Amino acid sequence: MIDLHGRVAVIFGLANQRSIAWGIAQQLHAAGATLAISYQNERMRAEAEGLIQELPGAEAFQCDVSSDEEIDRVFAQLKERFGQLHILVHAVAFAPADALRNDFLLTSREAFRVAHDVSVYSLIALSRAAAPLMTEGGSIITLSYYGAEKVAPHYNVMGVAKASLEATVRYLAADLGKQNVRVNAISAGPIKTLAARGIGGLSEMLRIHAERAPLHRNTDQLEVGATAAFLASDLASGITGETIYVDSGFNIMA
Ligand code: 0WE
Repeated sequence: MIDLHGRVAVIFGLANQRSIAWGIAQQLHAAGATLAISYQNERMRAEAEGLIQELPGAEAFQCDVSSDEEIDRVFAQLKERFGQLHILVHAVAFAPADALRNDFLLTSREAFRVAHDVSVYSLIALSRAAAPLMTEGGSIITLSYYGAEKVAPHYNVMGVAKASLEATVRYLAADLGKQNVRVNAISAGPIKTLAARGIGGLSEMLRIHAERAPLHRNTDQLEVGATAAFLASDLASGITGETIYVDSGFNIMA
C-alpha cells in the first residue's frame, strides 16, 4: 500500500462526483495524505464542499485558475494553513464548446487562447506558486489525453492544448528537478465526466475504447487516482517529465 502520511496535497479541478479530481482525492486520502481541494467558483461551491466533507480532514478552497490574483490568494492561504506542500494535482481543462463541435480549421483566435490559458498556462502558474512551498521535494501531476498525440474526432483545439501540456510537463520537470520536484502527466482513457458530458458520441467512444483496448474495458477515475498516488509517492522517485497512460492499454493498439 502506498503511504502518503505527513504529505500535503492540493488538488485543482473538483466539479462533482464524476471528476477525475475526485478519484484522485479519494486515493490520496486512502494513502493518508492531508488534502486541500479547490473548486472553480461560487456555482461549484455547494456540490464541491459536500463531497470534500466526505473525506475527514480535507479542506475546501475556491480558485479560478485563469486568475493570477486568485492563484496568489489561494497559495497564501495554503502557506498559512499548512506551511509546506508535497503534491500538486492539476485536473483542469476547458475549451469553448464551439471549438469542439466545428471543424478544427475554424478554431477562433479566442477559443485557441482560452483553451491554452485554462488548460496549459494554469499548470505553469500553479507550479510556480507551489514550488516555494515544496521545501522537501514534491510531485506535480496533470491530466492529458491521447488526442495530444493522434487526431481524435472533435477533440480539436484541446488536442493541440494537450500536446502543449505534455511539452510543458517536460520543461517544468527540467526546471524543478534541481529542487527534487517531479512533474508528470497521466493520459487517461475517455471517462464520462462533466467535461466529457457535453460532447456528442461519447457513449460510442466508450464502447469502441472498451472493444479495442487490451483490457477490453474502460478506465475509471479510481484507476487514474491510483496512478496519481503512485506518482505522488517515493515509489516514483525516478520518474519525471513523463506521460503515463492509464487507458486499459488502448494507446498501444494499431
Ligand atoms: O479533455 C477532455 C475534456 C475537454 C473539454 C471538454 C469540454 C466539453 C464542454 C474541454 N472543454 C470543454 N468545453 C465544453 O464546453 N477529455 C479528454 C474528455 C473529452 O472531451 C472531448 C472528447 C473527450 C474524450 C471532446 C471532443 C471529443 C472527445
